[in-house]
Amino acid sequence: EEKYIPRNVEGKWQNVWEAGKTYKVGEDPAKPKYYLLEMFPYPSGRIHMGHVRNYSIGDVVARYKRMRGFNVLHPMGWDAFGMPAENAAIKNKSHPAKWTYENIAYMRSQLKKMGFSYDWDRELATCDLDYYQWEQKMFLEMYEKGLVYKKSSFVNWCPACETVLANEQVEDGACWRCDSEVVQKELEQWFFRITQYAEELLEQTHHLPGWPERVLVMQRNWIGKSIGCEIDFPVEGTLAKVRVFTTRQDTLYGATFMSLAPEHPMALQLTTPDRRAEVEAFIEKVKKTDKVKRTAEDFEKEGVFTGSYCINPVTNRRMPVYLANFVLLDYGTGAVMAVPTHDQRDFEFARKYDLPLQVVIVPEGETLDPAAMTAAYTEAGTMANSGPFGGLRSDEAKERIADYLQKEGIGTKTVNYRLRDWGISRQRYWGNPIPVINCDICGVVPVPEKDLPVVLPMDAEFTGEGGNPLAKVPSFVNVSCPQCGAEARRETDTMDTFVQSSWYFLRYCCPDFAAGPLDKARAEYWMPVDQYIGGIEHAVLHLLYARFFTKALRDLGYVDVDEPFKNLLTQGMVIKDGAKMSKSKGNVVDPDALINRYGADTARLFSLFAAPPEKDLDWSDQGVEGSYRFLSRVWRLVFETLPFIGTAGPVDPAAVTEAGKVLRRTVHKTIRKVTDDVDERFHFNTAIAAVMELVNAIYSFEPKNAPGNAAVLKEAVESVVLMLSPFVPHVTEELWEALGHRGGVESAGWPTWEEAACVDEELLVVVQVNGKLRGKVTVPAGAAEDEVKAAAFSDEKVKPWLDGKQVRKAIYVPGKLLNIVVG
Ligand code: ANZ
Ligand code: ZN
Repeated sequence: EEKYIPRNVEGKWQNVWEAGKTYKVGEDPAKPKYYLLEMFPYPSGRIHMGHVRNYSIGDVVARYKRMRGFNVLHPMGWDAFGMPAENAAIKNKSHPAKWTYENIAYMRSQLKKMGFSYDWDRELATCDLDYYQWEQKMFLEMYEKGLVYKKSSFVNWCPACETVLANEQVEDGACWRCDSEVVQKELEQWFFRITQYAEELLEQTHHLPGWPERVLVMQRNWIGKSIGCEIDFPVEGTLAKVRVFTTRQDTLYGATFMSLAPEHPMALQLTTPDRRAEVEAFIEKVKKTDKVKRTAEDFEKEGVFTGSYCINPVTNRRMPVYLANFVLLDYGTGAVMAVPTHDQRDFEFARKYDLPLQVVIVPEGETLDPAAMTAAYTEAGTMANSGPFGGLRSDEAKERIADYLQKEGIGTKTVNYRLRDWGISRQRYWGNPIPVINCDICGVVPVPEKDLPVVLPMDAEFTGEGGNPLAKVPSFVNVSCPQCGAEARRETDTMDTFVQSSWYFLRYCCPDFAAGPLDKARAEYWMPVDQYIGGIEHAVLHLLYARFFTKALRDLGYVDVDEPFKNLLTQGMVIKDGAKMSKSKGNVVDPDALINRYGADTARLFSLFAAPPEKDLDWSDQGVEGSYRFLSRVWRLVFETLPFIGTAGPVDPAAVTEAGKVLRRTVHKTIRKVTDDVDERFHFNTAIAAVMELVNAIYSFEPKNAPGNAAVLKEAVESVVLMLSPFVPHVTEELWEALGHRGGVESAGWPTWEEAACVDEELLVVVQVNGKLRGKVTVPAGAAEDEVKAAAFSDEKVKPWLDGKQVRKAIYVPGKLLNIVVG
């Protein structure tokens, strides 16, 4: 065993773990549980360095917690539905299932080569019938409860992928997957009523101390709670009213015109015949622009006059009704009372179309001239031109006007959320079929329980001609209505893949449960996830959906859990040459190549040592090389010290040499520091650095063969191996065995430190001046020469002998004597 050759070590231990099911867990009520989860991968084909990093971080925690006596659930699976499989099938003239399962097989072998300590018996793929069938059952229960519904709506449509995209999946007006320009299209869609949980989702963000604050802030902004009023504006000459939502009812007296979403249901009704052509052209134009663009601040504001007027209910003035491109149909009421003096968008709009301005709030003690304004005044201030509310502070007027409107029956106080219901319909084959039947007579009919699951048919064709391949499988589509027996069509929309990732962590608790989606007792034993680890890109999408789903399942009686993830760690990216590692940048390092050359332990160590988990990790070939060299050094250390360690027993303090005491102190201090760094703080890089220093200290420890030192040396070397084991499990298993232990490194438990052994001992150093004893100073055991000198020179007994003399030199015998020569 002279040289460290990873290849000789890693396969051996992977086989031992696999054969012995070392990391299999059950629900053990006698032990504290710990559920450690990393976000599961999409089976794209191969793992990338981001996975290596994410899963290495997780594996340290899993292994550490097991060594600390926890019953650790550490599962792995596959987020396996989705478009790339379908695209690959078209390209390769094959089937998405084949592509997916082949990728899973390969990636599973890659993860096994990394030595991650998963309970592989719990592995699941969301495209397994065993998994998605339960989602159908839950979907139908949610449908019964009104948590799922169908409605016609404008959706973001990617013409290239031929599918609907959630708002979150549109980035700068382009598809998040293929970067094509997104268009608006009206379609019948299925939705989850996530808005029903808006308040709870928001409120609970204040009770998740284990989450990064910035993720919580992103979730709060996404939910976007606004407190304000809905106010009715009568339409002149009719009985109709236009209802607006405003957060600034204090500006009501300054509302001089109305802005409606072009898609507003009253838009055409309010349009006078002479305006019709122009209005229709405008509506068509806006429909083609995507919502994200429309709300961008720098987007050119445009509108069209309908020819109608509303009446401001407090000033009784006429307000021309416009359609405006920046007003969205699905926020508030889809209509805005425009206050150009105090809202910037309205200001720009009014200037463009020459609409009247009325100032109703002024900075304290000042006035504002509407003609001279170059921008809206959006701050709080003193009320002006506002009838009985004039002179009040605007924030107080807000309350008073809301009360007034409510009393007069003109308006009501309301809360609005930016959060929209979650559209889950996807017009694709490779997804979970939405289990309903569309009947011309009965409408939407849920697939009866006895006919579940709806199995994805294997005989679809992937021609690439567009449209949903599922809709072209007659045996799937053509069914008789379960209610009336008439010919009907099966729903061919499949569910967004984010649905599957919204509850996989629950299924991991009981993946073999055959009587339903979840075994309540087992799920409740493990939940919540104690530590969740994944990329920041999921801060809004996945994490919000998963929180919603958990609450919905709770309310369906499945599991008594409010929040799924107790602690969240968002790891940084892996970057190389200053850019995120990605195929498009051409700077990808393939984990396989890394493992083949250096071994999995080096790959793990590098990705843990090069940066703290939350920070971006800068790839460095020297860093990899250095990690490998360190492991070789540890390997040599063990085999070189083995002859001295022999059969040493526990440390006998009485027999330990001075140098031995110093080494022991370093050992125990290192254990203390590493434990502190690893436990809950994830400062893996500094923990590893501390072990590296300890290794140096052991190397320079002499004499290794002194009688009392064998036990100290053994304790030191074994501590190194144990502390490194969560980071580099293969090499440490091998070394642990070489040190004469059986049963695996984890069974030894995490090393503990003795506080007493950490205390710096003090030494008494004799001080001589010109060879004569003049005093004694106490210094910390490891004190450097300079410290000892400083203590001696300032010692009251020594000082008089140095007074007025020149110090020629000082000779230090470490830990014993300082002789100062003066002349
Ligand atoms: C009058 C007003 C005066 C407004 C003022 C603002 C400032 P948040 O805080 O995001 O909820 N609004 C309402 N519905 C809208 C829609 N569908 N599309 C575009 N804008 C809409 O924003 C609430 C404000 O956004 C509302 O308050 C409304 O303009 C506008 F000095 O009403 B405000
Ligand atoms: Zn029917």
